[in-house]
Amino acid sequence: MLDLFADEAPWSEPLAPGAVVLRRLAREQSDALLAAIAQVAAVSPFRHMVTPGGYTMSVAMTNCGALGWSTDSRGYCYAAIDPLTGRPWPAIPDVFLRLAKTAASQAGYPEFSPDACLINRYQPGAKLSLHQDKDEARLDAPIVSVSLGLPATFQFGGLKRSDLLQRVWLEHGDVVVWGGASRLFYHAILPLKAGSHPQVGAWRYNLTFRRAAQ
Ligand code: MD3
Ligand code: FE
Repeated sequence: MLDLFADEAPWSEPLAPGAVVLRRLAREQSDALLAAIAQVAAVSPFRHMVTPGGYTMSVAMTNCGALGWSTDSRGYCYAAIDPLTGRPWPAIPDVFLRLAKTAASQAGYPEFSPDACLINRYQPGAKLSLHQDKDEARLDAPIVSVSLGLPATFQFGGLKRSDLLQRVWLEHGDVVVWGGASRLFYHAILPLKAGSHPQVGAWRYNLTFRRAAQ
């Protein structure tokens, strides 16, 4: 389908206390972002991690930055060494860092200095079950999330697992900043619908920038 709004200027929508979606903010840099993802994955490949419950995640993951997030049969942790390669995770590419800082600043977090970037890759059917992000040492820092490729339905609730969920449709180039009162909100991604994105193909990528160490 022809996208008549492909070069529309970005706009923002408040989501929750401390959280905002910066629609299309990453669109203009999306080619550079995708090239940088490929460079990271050439060093630390995407892999399907196994959770402590013995479940193989449908989302494939890799990381860049001083610290990377992993899970295995023993638990979840941030570590400097990629357990798959035995080497440090690649550095956060400049184009990633600039975008993360710009987005955080626009959302009211001008001091954001991420040291970890988790890269999620979704194939059709892949999902992320309801969870909180609480393995980071600095819960006062926001999380910046960048969506690329196929669209997905994101769900978020509140501080309790049982809180009512709201749905948000996330498209190519959308950036969400989660801080303040919403930093520990439960959230999930519903199973990805099949499709083809003109630039990315049959995938969705999500970058999440975090401050994992003090
Ligand atoms: C709300 N990723 O990697 S990003 C994750 O699209 C993760 O791949 C999803 O959840 C994805 O942990 C959603 C949006 C997001 C990220 C962190 C949050 C929403 C959040 C932290 C607190 C509240
Ligand atoms: Fe999360």
